[in-house]
Amino acid sequence: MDVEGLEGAEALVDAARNGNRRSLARVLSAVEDGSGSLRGLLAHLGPTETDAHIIGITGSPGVGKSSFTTQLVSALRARNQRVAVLAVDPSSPFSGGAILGDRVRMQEHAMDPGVYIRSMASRGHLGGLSAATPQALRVLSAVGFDVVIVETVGVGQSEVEVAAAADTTLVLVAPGMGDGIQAVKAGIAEIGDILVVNKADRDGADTAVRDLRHAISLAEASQQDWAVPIHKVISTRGDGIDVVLQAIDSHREWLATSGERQRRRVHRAKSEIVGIVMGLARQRLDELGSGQALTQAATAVAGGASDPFTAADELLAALTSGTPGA
Ligand SMILES: Nc1nc2c(ncn2[C@@H]2O[C@H](COP(=O)(O)OP(=O)(O)O)[C@@H](O)[C@H]2O)c(=O)[nH]1
Ligand SMILES: [Mg+2]
Repeated sequence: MDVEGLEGAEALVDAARNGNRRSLARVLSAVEDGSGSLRGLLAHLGPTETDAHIIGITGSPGVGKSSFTTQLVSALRARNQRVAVLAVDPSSPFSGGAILGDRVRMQEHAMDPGVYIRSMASRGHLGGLSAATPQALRVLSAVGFDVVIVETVGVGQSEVEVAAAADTTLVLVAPGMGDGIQAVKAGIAEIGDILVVNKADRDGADTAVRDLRHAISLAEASQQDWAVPIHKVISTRGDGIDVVLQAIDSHREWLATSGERQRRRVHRAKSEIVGIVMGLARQRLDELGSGQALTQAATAVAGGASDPFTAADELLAALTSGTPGA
């Protein structure tokens, strides 16, 4: 997608701010595609510090993230808050099963003008997931949502980082299959501000709580003032959602008073910038590659005339001597 000129970008962002869904969708597509018009769009978003509370929800596939999210959205809507949901699923490059399932699950919110649901299945181009997600969050905050929920599958490092860059991160586990232990092993439990044992209607919920409590006690030093709560939930019925929402409120308050909120936002901006740098470098490298520079360097290394580090240094120098962002 391309937006013609800066005026087009301004009009599009303004329309999105005024609640136009199609415009918002176009802006988010530009983010997802790493479109050339993105600069103009982001510049026009204006002040980036908004009051939207960003809630990250992560956990292994099937643990109940989308079911939980649907319930959380209902609880937030009952308080009349405007909610956006960003479902990031890098395992579905096309609009595949998982995302389709989410659509069905979230059907009850589909007609509500106070709810916006968006799936980001692709890794995008400009810096991939790590760049696209913070930019999408930036857009959704700027157009006036009170709460933005980002649902990511907690499998890869970058998904975990995306969740960790939220204001409040919830890690979901389910009883059985040692899911709690898996979460601990994968280091996912450590990033949780609130831990949720979903599917508490199943056997083993208390064991999962114990596993998680044990893990927290080991990692105690990392979270200064915040005592990570563990809550049992049955997402299919909505049981326990209110208690989790209260915990989210408490965490939000703690973030503001402790200064942690600011620290997290800087962290998020950092990964956003790094993502863009990587994306631009990749782009420039591809240009150089097609312009024979990479092939020449590779031929020299293969023939023993150069070594890969020297060749890499030369390429890096060539990258940075170009016009930034060209
Ligand atoms: N028994 C039970 N099943 C649940 C619960 N929450 C979700 N599920 C089911 O678990 C499956 C996966 O849920 P989903 O929300 O798509 O998980 P996600 O992949 O983490 O987003 C679905 O069949 C849900 O109906 C729960 O609290 N109890
Ligand atoms: Mg899901």
